[in-house]
Amino acid sequence: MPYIEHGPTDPHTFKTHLVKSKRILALCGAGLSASSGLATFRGAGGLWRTHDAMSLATPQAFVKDPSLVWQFYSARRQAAFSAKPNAAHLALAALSVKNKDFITVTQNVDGLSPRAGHPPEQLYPVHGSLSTIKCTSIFCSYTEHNNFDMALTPALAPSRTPADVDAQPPTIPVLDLPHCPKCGIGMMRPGVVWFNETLPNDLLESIDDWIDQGPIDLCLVIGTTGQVWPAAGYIGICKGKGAKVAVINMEIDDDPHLGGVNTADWLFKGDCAQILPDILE
Ligand code: BV8
Ligand code: ZN
Repeated sequence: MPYIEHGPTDPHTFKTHLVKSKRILALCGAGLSASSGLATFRGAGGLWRTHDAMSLATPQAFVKDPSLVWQFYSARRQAAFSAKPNAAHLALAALSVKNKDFITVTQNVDGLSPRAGHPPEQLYPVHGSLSTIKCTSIFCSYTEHNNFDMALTPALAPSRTPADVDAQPPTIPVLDLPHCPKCGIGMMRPGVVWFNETLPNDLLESIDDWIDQGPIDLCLVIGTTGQVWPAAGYIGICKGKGAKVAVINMEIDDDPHLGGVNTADWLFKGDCAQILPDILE
């Protein structure tokens, strides 16, 4: 089956459908923030120094080498806090202000969508946030919102990581990694959902409540490989509720299975920061 069933790049038929659409779900991935200068997980940007980003986003990696994983997340915190929302973030925020039946499910943890003015009640950050840190002690539930400290401890200061990306980052003693100010025992961890961790149930239930409210008119699949579950599953769910699917991506594989769905009604190839403001205006 050809990947595209309908006119793949015709913005006019898309815009005709958009104006008639009320219930819209956008599924966003790392490509949404690429134009803000933030690295993606796969492709050329998929590395952090000499490490595969995906292999660092696991509880096992954190147990094995908390120093390396904290340096990975500290670098991403610094990059995210220094980055600015791009035109794609702003276009989605504007659509959500205009249309209260539009929701964004974002896999990104960089906080750029809230900073773009996306109403929080229409934004579901299902993989958590870099600006949240939480205690790892099972006896303590301390969680902190911290979107300002470029370094949570002196050892994580940007200056301490070698500029040469091929150089192995230093091993930071565990005592010099962030620890819980409340219980004083647990090491702190990034408040993100790692692989093999469950997504926040409250968010999933709220998204399901929105989905159950009736047919869905449009699903926007923006800057994501659509390979990470269960988030990727929303594409097929929307299609099953009658939605047409528009893919906005820099690369288009011959036969991608975005969330198990291998047909899209529109396919817009390019930088979402260029495309979204145009097709959503
Ligand atoms: C779970 C937070 C249950 C951390 C992340 C079903 C089938 C197969 C596997 C599974 C399944 N169910 C569960 C799994 C396992 C796993 C999974 O999906 N594995 C995949 C890889 C095979 N899922 C999980 O583990 C999830 N948990 O299911 O728990 C459970 C638990 C315990 C016991 C029993 C059951 C948790 C998944 C969440 C992981 N956390 N992020 C962090 O950020 O550090 S995932 C992380 O990687 C991102 O959040 C994102 O979701 C993912 C990367 O994907 P993308 O966003 O698509 O980014 P990527 O770089 O890959 O692609 C960028 C895209 O943008 C590309 O397409 C590129 O072309 C495009 N692009 C680039 N520039 C631009 C652009 N497009 C437009 N414009 C541009 N300028
Ligand atoms: Zn604690």
